[in-house]
Amino acid sequence: MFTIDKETFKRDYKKKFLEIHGRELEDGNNQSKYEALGSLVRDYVAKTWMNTNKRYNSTGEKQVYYLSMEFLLGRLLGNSLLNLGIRDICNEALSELGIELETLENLEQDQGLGNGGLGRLAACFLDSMASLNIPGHGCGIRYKYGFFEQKIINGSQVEAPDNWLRSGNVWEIRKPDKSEIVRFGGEVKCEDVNGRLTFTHINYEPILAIPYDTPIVGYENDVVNTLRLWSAEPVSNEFDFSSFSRGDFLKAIEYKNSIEAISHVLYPDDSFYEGKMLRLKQQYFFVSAGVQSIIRHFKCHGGDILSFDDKIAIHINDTHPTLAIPELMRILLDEEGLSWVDAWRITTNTISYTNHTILAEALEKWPIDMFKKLLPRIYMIIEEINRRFCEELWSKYIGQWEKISKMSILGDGYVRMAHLAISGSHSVNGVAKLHTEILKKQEMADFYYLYPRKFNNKTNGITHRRWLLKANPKLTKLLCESIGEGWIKHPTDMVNFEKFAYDKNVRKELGNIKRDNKSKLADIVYKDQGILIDPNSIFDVQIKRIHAYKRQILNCLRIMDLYNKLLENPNLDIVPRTFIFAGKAAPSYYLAKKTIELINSVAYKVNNDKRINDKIKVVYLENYSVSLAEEIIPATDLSEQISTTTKEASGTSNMKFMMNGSITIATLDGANVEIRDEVGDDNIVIFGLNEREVIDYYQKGGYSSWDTCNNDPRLRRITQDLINGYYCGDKDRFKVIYENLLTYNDEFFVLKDFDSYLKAQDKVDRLYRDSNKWEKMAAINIAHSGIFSSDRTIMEYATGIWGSGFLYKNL
Ligand code: 26Q
Repeated sequence: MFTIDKETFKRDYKKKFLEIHGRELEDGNNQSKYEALGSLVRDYVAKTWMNTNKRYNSTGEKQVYYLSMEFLLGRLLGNSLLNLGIRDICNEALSELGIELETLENLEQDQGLGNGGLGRLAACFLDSMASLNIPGHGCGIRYKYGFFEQKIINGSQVEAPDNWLRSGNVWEIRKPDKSEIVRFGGEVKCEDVNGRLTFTHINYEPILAIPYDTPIVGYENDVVNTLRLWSAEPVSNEFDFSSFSRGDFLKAIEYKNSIEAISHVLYPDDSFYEGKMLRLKQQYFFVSAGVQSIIRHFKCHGGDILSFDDKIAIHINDTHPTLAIPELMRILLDEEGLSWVDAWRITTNTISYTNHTILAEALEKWPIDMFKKLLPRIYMIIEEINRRFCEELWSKYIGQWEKISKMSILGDGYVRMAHLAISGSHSVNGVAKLHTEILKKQEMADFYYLYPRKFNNKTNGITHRRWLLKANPKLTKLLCESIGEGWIKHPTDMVNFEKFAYDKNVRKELGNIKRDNKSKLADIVYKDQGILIDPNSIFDVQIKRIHAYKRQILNCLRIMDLYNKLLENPNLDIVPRTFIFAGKAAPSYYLAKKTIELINSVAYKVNNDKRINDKIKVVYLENYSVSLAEEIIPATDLSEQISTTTKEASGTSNMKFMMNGSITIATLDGANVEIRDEVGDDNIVIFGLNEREVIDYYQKGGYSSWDTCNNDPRLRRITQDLINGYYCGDKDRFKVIYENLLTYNDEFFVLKDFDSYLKAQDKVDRLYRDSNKWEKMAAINIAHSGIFSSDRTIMEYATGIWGSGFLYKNL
């Protein structure tokens, strides 16, 4: 294990500072001190990284590659120090040099190469794979600009580019010698060579894919895995020069830009699919580079291509990397000369697929015309996959043409990515029990019937190292003092903490820790927004992407109603509350942007109304990110998980909150169901329509939001306030929200669940008054959160899907 003593660390640090800045540490500013520290930590990691790779190459263990369009890592310094086991030493050494570690850590730019849940899950999985000694690596795109930076100006979201590489990135290593060529466009030449039909891709446009590697440090176990992100560049600069000499310099620059555009920016949509050519280019670009480099590395270490699937597992994070299937087929057929049958066996055994959504509007399908032009050989392969797939269907479903055309991979002029992903993989999983059941029963029922053994559930998880050890050191300390340190390596042992729910002193200490964390957040809010919030109030938090199905509007309507009640009776007996929101809206998602405006208008009015005696405050924190979540979550009393039942595949912030001792108010959606099963009905507050009711309404109708509204005077009033200028002079500003709720019959049952939500909130108020009871609930939530560590999830993937990990090492 890596160790270092304080004095050596100080010496190394001063030396490193001098080396990279050419001056003494004392003369540096914080940014330069951060850079030196990052660079030193990377050096410490380097040797273990090299040794890990050597070990993988010599033992020939099965390697897992996690392909994802998004990796939402956040900051790396703190977690790398923590996982190396030297964060305390480093902290002490720096403080002896008059430097505060936390200050330097906060200077690191978040690596925000993801939209939300799916990207953060990928990051948690990398941490767990390394920490569990599983040879698992990430493969994705090195976007020059990550998820946009959000500013709130006059209550509205304004987007700015996230130039995260501006001051460099100490963690990445550019590896030009490991580049790959990705081919777009052109034609396919078919020839008969000695009786075998061969296919040659000609007249294509070659693009250079350059990898940048980032070390992923395992927790105190001498493992460093790799996240490899690909960047697009022109194959050579010759083109520039020849154009320049022809006086066509601008054209050359344009050409260069058009290529670099591929890895320029992350698409900021997380639930609407749009058939944009550039997005398809991004997908094929990183998948092709990734699969080529996996095969190159495999062969270079003596692997026999016919046993590729014994040694390699490739996982696709949603359908975005599905082209890994035809790309692997292409290489096996055209470059390795395998038969279709062998290539298909290897491909399907290698690939596994996770679905993250049931929203129909998020399902990816690409127009065939566009696809064919961009990827002619890949399209031919998909045609052949589909021909064989339909043949299989014909023999099973004789004469059922409608069913067959519904299931086909190619149909209605589109390539249907989910169908390709299911047919070309050996495993299809959902991300929470309820979600997987809905996939099996509804969205993918036909495929489940055809391939029942492919379908399985893997409930999501989160890494407790970032979300508890790093984000909440005080709670970590209390846990260690109460139950020892074993839970850090075996998080399900946190259940030993349950008995401390009945220990008065521990409960009190839990309350103190929460209060400290709340004060720290209150300082941040004050610095950021100039709003004073009271750490004695209930911190009631909803932080996530803004989306109609996540129902920030329900939360906001309830605040509007409470405000009305307070105006009627300023002495209303409620525990003071601070409502905290954060989250980004997709720039093209009008309703989501209006939701942000509504929350901010309500905030402005409520926060400035002296009549209500500061009983409630509303705060919208700008630019939600991993690092901001690390501040908010440990300071939260009440976690809002209020999506329309059936719509949230899993949710993962729900897990982060419970692990930090928040109480959850929730619908029985996604993983909330499993959280309820773990903690029991007494330790969570549930409300709203259940799965059956929602599905029945969707299938049979029978819901009228208009009637629901008219029968409830509270709703009548607050919906009117959306269009009468009460919250802002402009009567039209929130009309779209009103119309969504009333003219278009409230697709997400906001009004239907309103009454039950308010009753649940009253229950929260009652529970919070009894601090003994509240802390007991908090303790029980913490104790039962271990199962939601991504270590559990990754063990399930490793043993149930990938055939990798320690169980397999001794076989
Ligand atoms: C697709 C095509 C074009 C442009 C963008 C996209 C796109 C990008 C991102 C589609 C979806 C996403 C992200 C989806 C996502 O984050 N889903 C969430 O995944 C979490 C991890 O499994 C779950 O916990 C959440 O319930 C789910 O919403």
